[in-house]
This record gives sequence, C-alpha cells and structure tokens, in this order.
Amino acid sequence: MDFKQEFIKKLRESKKIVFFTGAGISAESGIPTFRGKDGIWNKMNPEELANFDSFLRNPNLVWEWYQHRRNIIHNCQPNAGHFAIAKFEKYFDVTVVTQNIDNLHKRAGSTKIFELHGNIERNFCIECHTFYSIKDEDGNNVPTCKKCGGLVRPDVVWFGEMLPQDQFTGGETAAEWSDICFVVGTSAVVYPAAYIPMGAKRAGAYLVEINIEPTELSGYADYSLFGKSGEILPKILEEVGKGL
Ligand code: BV8
Ligand code: ZN
Repeated sequence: MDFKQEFIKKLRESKKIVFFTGAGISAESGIPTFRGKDGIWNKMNPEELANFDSFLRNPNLVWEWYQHRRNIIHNCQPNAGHFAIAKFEKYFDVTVVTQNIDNLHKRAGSTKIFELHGNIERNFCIECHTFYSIKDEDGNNVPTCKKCGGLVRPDVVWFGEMLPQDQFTGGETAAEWSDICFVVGTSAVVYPAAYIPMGAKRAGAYLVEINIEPTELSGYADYSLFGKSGEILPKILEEVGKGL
C-alpha cells in the first residue's frame, strides 16, 4: 500500500499519536457495529435499550442484551488492527481514546486507554455503587447487589448520561496535544465523543481517517484511508518499522 509522502513525513516528525476508535475497529473481530448494514441497532433501537429509564422499566431485557453482547465479545479476539495499535507504542507516545466498551484494546496490549463510554466487563449497583464483575454463566436475569439488594447495571454510558469526566478530559487533552490523530472505525455521529477528533484538528493535529466508507469527519480529515482497519493499520506499522 503506498501512502502519500506528506503522511510519511508527518509520521517521521511525530512523537505523540492518538487513536480515536469506534465499533468499526472491532468489526473484523466479529463484533457487530451499531449503524452498519448488520448493525445491532438496526434490529433494536438505542431508545429501547441503551438508556437508564428503559433499564428501570425492563431491567431483565436490558441486562439480557448486555449479557448477549458480553458473550459475543468473550468469544472474540482482538484483531490485527488492535494489535498494530498496541505495537505503535514501540515507536511513539500512543494514547487510545475509544468509544468501544469491548475491552479489546486492553486485551491487545495497549497501555494508555481512555474509555469514553465505559466497559462492558464492569458493572455496579445503582443504589450503593458497589462494583461487580459478571461471569457469562450468571444468566440473563438482572443481578441484585449482595450488599443492599439494588439492581446491578453495566458500567457503560447510556444515552442521556454524562461521560466519565476524567476519561473525556483525558482523551480530549491527549488528542489536542497529538501530532497525528487517527480516527478509526467510527461514524462520528455520537456526541460529545465526536467533538474530540475535531478538537484535535483545531489544535493542529494531522487528522487521518481510517474507515471502509466516508463519514461525517471525512471533510475534516487531512488524509482518508478507505479500507479495513485490520489491513491498513498493520501496513502503516510496517512503514514505521522500516524506519521512516
Ligand atoms: C449525553 C455505550 C447529555 C452503550 C454508547 C450533542 C452534544 C451532546 C449530546 C448529544 C449531542 N447531540 C446528540 C446528543 C445525544 C446523544 C447522541 O450523540 N446521539 C446521537 C446518536 C445523535 N449523546 C448522548 O446521549 C451522550 N450523553 O450527551 O448526555 C448530558 C449532558 C449533560 C448532563 C447530562 C447528560 C452519551 C452517548 C453515549 C451513548 N453510548 N455506547 C453501549 O454500547 O451499549 S454510543 C455507541 O455509539 C457506542 O459507544 C459506539 O462506539 C458509539 C459510536 O458509534 P461508532 O463506534 O461510530 O459505531 P458505528 O456503528 O456508528 O460506526 C462504525 C463505523 O465503522 C462505520 O463508519 C463503518 O463504516 C466503520 N467500519 C465498519 N467496519 C470497519 C469500519 N472501519 C474500518 N474497518 C472496518 N473493518
Ligand atoms: Zn448495592
């Protein structure tokens, strides 16, 4: 794969790199995206499932949806795209800012990760905030807190909920200070997360989009690489490994 010289030059000059990722980077691991043709929300809509009121109205339905997604994730592996991002740490100061809740960047070995929308492996009691890790076999009925009997929910950010301030600010700052901000596998339609790559661009970062199709961000990008992230990211890493 030939990359434009301006990009190679940027890689040569860069120290700080941010990877802002969305569901698309996990697609090649077998985890369905949200809005693509086989997107999970095509079958269900977020209003019914990914919000707190729905959880209170029908905790078992919402809990079962997350158990279903947890089981899919537990049977998946990080793909070449996740592993390439982890290996970039050999050459650059790398920060991952992810919208994903699937934990695959951590499993691939990335060490500096801001999770904007939480992590499906963490769960907490809505009354006393005790945290619980859940095993797949814990079944589909919503668990109750051993301490106070409250309902246990996934530690993910639902629609209408604030993002964890430390994760958002950490990700936003890293992006603004980055030399290159890669935007990988996201439709960039969910806010306030989607503000982050725009903020990076405004602060002077070189914005590189990696996606199988154009998105809301394509107009902002300095360079758009269309194709699968699991194929493109290893090719960029190969260029870097050859010595720029
Ligand atoms: C909030 C966790 C308010 C749960 C998720 C402006 C400002 C602030 C808020 C809003 C705003 N405008 C609208 C809002 C409201 C809302 C919002 O953004 N709605 C959208 C849909 C219009 N935002 C919120 O509600 C947020 N909270 O604002 O609170 C507030 C303020 C003050 C005080 C109190 C409250 C919370 C949003 C978080 C919602 N939670 N997930 C769960 O996962 O179950 S969002 C969900 O979407 C996931 O996190 C996902 O990551 C995220 C974004 O989707 P993508 O990752 O981009 O995935 P998608 O399928 O869309 O795209 C995949 C892409 O990959 C595609 O482009 C595809 O082409 C590409 N692709 C596919 N295969 C590949 C590939 N690319 C490369 N290689 C491949 N192989
Ligand atoms: Zn409790």
